[in-house]
Amino acid sequence: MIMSTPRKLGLAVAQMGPVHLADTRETVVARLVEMMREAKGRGAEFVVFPELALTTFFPRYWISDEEANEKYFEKQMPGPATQPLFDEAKKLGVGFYLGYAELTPEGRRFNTAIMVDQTGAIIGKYRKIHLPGHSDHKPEAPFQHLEKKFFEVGDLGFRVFDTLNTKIGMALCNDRRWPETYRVMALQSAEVVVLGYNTPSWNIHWNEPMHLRTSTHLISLQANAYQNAIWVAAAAKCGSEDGHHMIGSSVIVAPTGEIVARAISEEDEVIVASADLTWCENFRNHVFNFAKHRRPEHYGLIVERTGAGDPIA
Ligand code: CDV
Repeated sequence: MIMSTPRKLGLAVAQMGPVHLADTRETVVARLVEMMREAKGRGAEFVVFPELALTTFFPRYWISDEEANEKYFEKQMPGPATQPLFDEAKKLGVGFYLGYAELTPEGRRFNTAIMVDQTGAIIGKYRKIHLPGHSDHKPEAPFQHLEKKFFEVGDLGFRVFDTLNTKIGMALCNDRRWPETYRVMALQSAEVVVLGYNTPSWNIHWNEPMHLRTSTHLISLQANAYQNAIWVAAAAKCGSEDGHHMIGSSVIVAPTGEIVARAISEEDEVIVASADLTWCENFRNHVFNFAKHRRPEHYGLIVERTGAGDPIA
């Protein structure tokens, strides 16, 4: 059997416990810096932080656009409060992924993630494409999920960036449930997909048994890691934010589909894996050799149709 020489990336996920309404950006960034230091000490070269990591998960609140813009959106990245994270990354020589709410100079709003290299420079940006929830007020619901009110659909596509000698793609939360997310990046030879999430434990749309929130999260990551021959690193913001509980179970998943590290708490917690990227090659040269086995001439409906329709004649 031919085995390639291992090519390893020290990959960390920095799960966050709750961020409450009263917490300041400065305290949150201090928590992120602390976890970055721990990750570096445990061999990490790249750290994945959650979606909307700097504030509480504000789409649960029915508030005005003006209030949301003022309290929860970043007008600058880095800005005065987030600069210490970039400085620490440069000092430690660690890259990172960070999710935040972006307000552009033109007044556009996106649920955004950036990729920062080990010199502290932003080298990639992703704006969330699969926005869940609703835009109208649901007074009968115990809380809101207003991503469709507060954010536009991302306009940057699913791109893959080269850093630390690794091809890394980005996604955000609900994107992780859609196979298209990963396949578009795998077709750009992504080796790692990183993502952050805020998943409320209760589904306000239907009576979903609560345990399914965690099992569907894990199934999505594990199946897509295997079927695309990629590592997947997923960081939760979790626990009870001012009484609103969100799932934890941050994980690092190998291209085998197996979980190699999983958070056990619902607090700030760092998990680390030494991600051997040759596992991507092993699967891509064989069972998932895309060039050899894919049959795009039979996949047309995937891009022609959005919703399901009638069987084709
Ligand atoms: N922030 C999210 O995108 N959350 C979604 C919803 C559907 C709970 C998720 O997929 O986890």
